Amino acid sequence: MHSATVRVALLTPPGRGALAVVGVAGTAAVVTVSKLFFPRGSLPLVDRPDGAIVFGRWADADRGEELVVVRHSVGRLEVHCHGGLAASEAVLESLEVLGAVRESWQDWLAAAGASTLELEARDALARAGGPKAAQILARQLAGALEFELARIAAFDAAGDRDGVAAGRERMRRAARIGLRLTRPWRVVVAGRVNAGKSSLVNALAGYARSIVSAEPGTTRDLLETRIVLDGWEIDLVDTAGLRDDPADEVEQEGMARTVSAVAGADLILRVLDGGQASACLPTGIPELLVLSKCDLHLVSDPAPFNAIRTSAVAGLGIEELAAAIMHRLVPEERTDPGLLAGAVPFTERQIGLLSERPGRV
Ligand SMILES: Nc1nc2c(ncn2[C@@H]2O[C@H](COP(=O)(O)OP(=O)(O)OP(=O)(O)O)[C@@H](O)[C@H]2O)c(=O)[nH]1
Ligand SMILES: [Mg+2]
Repeated sequence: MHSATVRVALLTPPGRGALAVVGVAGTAAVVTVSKLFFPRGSLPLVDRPDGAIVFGRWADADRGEELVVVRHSVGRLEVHCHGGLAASEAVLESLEVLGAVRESWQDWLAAAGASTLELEARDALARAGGPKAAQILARQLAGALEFELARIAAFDAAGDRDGVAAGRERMRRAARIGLRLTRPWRVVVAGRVNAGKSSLVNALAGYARSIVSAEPGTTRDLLETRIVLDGWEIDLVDTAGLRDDPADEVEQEGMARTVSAVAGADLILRVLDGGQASACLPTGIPELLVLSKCDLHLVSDPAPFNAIRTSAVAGLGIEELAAAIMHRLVPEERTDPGLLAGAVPFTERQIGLLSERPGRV
């Protein structure tokens, strides 16, 4: 690319946000931005010192969008405009009309020396599923993964095979969680009709997401709710209840969807009303037995020994259920607390690096 070319890129992730940032770089950057930016006050942008943060209007001195330009240097500026895609797109297009060349944020950061790992971490961070995932990814961005890969390489260079094997094994265990940081866990609530599934979904979600009624067969389709439990993002799936004699074809189709949802679950909440027998076949997928409506049953009533007793109506056992869900999905948090605090590979490419010679990472 010609050295005089002005490069522009959207540096904030797509989606809703209060602010968007457009980067402008190149020897003619400040001159190009000055043609579109009308600063508040009399001093033009070209005469402002490096580091200046200047408020003004874009493209039209009286009616243009109000925004802020940061002058890092003559050749590098940032335009901070309103969030969302429309405002930043207008800024980018007006710069392109003046000859600027648009590039992706990945190319922008790579040109500034960012590693592939850093690009992967920034991309994943923008899609992180909840605060725990964001924390883990932020640590990888800060260097945890790079540090551990270098440590394994040093073991290799010193001929310490045990050190290499232990380091890799730890990383592989961490990768099980790492690969899920941008994809929510899928928890499917299943059981007989009227077992109290939708009521439990609502209790976990904290609002009346699903319709609840005394009529068996109320839920007829899959209903997904995204929630955050203990800092982890989860897609909670309410399903049509199962019974031997579905009322009609719609209910039958709903039950078929329940079966396929169960097959794709990370965890099944098998809801049993009191002493009711389980209506579902074993699936090989991890499950929790949940006893519903415990306000109606005596504690001494027969129940599967490992079932979690709940009452959605009385709000009993819901916190225990939430804790049990997370313990089943991410047992490492309790069994190996340091694991997720350190290096966590989070892409297939990074996991692939573990089987190569560590010196080549
Ligand atoms: N007393 C009591 N009643 C409950 C509780 N949970 C649910 N119910 C009642 O049980 C009935 C069925 O509840 P739902 O949550 O709709 O059950 P479901 O399993 O989703 O039912 P389907 O969608 O028809 O399969 C409703 O009348 C609820 O009010 C509970 O904890 N205690
Ligand atoms: Mg229901």
